[in-house]
Amino acid sequence: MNYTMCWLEYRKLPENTISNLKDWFSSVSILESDASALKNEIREFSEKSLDITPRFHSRPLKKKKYIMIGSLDSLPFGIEEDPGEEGFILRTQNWNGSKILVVTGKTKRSLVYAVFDLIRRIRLGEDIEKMNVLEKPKAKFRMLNHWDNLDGSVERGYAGNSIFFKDNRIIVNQRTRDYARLLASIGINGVVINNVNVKKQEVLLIEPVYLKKLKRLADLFREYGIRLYLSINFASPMYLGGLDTADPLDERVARWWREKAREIYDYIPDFGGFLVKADSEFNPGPHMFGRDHAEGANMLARALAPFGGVVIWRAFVYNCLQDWRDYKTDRARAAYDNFKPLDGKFDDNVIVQIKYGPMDFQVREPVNPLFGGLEKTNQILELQITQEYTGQQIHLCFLGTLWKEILEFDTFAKGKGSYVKRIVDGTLFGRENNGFAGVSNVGDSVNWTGHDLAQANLYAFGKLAWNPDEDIEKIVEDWIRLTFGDDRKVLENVSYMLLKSHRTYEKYTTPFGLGWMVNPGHHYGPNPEGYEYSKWGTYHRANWEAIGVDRTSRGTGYTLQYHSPWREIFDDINTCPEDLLLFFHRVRYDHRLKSGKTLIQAMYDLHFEGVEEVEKFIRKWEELKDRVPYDVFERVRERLHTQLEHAKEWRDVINTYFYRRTGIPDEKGRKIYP
Ligand code: GCV
Repeated sequence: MNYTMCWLEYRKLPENTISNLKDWFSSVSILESDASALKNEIREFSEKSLDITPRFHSRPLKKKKYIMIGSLDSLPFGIEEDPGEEGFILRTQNWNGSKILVVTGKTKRSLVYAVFDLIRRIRLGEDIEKMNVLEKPKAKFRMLNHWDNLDGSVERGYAGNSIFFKDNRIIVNQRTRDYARLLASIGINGVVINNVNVKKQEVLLIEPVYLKKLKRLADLFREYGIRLYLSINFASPMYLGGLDTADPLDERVARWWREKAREIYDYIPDFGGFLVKADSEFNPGPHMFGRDHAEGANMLARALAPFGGVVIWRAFVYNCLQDWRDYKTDRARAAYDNFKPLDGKFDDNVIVQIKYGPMDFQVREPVNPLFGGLEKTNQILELQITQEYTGQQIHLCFLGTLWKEILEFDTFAKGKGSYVKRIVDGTLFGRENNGFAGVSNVGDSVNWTGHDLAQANLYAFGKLAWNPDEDIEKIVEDWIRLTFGDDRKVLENVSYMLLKSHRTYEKYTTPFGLGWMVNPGHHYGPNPEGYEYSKWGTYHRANWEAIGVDRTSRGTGYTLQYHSPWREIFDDINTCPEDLLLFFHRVRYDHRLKSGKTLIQAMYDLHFEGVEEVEKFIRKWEELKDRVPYDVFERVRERLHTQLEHAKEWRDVINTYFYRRTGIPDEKGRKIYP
């Protein structure tokens, strides 16, 4: 094995805790047939952490202490609580003269979650004798989206090549299993394995040549409670079926998809469904045939419905051929303008997948107004775990803090308390088919994520998808302890670094909601006008006196897509949150912020501060030499130094840009290039 197991790296536990645990783990009764994933995990943990090999039994035992694992139906006694379809119970109790730790839930998947959670709790030092846990996931869909291509490349991937594909073939091996373990341990229950941009070769994934191998992948995933999904090309009936149209209202098209669905389910009976990027960035969709998104999505959904599948339809639809001289079109408005009129028109097994912000995963954007705008539509919140615009896994940028802010945003859709997290978990509008999708940051590198500390982003995504109410500091603490063990200094320094890192990245790149000052195409590194005269609709329109787009009611009207009081708050330059000021307003450089600083001075200050913070991260990391594994230490150290160099580049390019535009010097006289 030439890769780490991240937070599942089971190290030997201290002797004093082992002795008691050995009693518990020496005999495990599993009242389930077909429990190899459970057994493997318990064996793996017991051998590595406790130095014992457990014996498995298929019946209750006569023993002082033991662990009993089984679905609620299989237990020899009743349990009152209802853990739901995916939740579980871990409880230590007396029964039949023994002390048993009961590990139970309704479904196979819930038992997988239960076993991983038990091991996690034990590794974090929870007392097995006092175990009394009832856990249920808040949201039904907890998915990863891979942007992997069949040739093995990964769009926006920064951690090596695909773990699923190579040279147009599908890979199923030990690493696939280990990946399934990692995902199951954080409660992920669905994976879309291929890129939403479905190109020539990938169109074939729904053909028998690939379905045979996909079946093997789905079989493996199933052991870990994960369903397989595929991204499809909306025009497949034309590419594969020889039809002259993909018009969703054409009966031949609908029939083709029905037959295709049947074929797929013959191979994979629990196939999750399709993810569709339609009418977006040159991907075909219903608009090409004069139909709307509901008509397109519902046609596919009806093909999948008899088999229990869903259609996940992305809301990332905008005009990507804008003229920069066009001041009327505002890309930020596009998702809402396209989808709000369709609210209530989608079938029950359609879910609209919405990026967190209205643009495209910038370091900071306001929450997409479709959250709170759509009331009668199933919704998935799309987050980008892969760090396309946030340092590409070269920079340390922990995203959990940003995601938490998004989830805690109150949309006021149904008055106070209408948080995004309550929309995504389905409770606010009483919808069942809601949830989370994260664009994966994983590849075939030794540490899965390129930057070792970027593993924390994957972990935090799963944890927040399971429970968006969980404290982000606690998630970070658990991740550090599971990954690096119980060294206080490691905990202190790494949590400092992680929790600060997103703000830091924002400071030395594009604060105030500015975004986009990146090099076109690959999106790495500063380029203040990289997208200024392009067709992508992402302009800041800086001139000598002001910067930013007026998205208020007096400008493009974007603020009106929010509920009150946000529309008024965002609309007014004096009440708009300053970290989004340039997203909503066109602002003069001499505008005074609440701190009393001018915008331009604050811009300079943040860029200098950001670099100083990276220097501090390096000092914090250096203190951990000999406290974390040597190879991890070296890899992270190297990346931090590259980050520092690139942060300085960001600082100098951005500050110079503004200085040259405005002629306003830095009050503190620091080096800016004239
Ligand atoms: C997969 C952005 C990215 C694209 C990505 C697209 C999307 O535009 O740069 O690489 O395509 O978003 O989310 O569909």
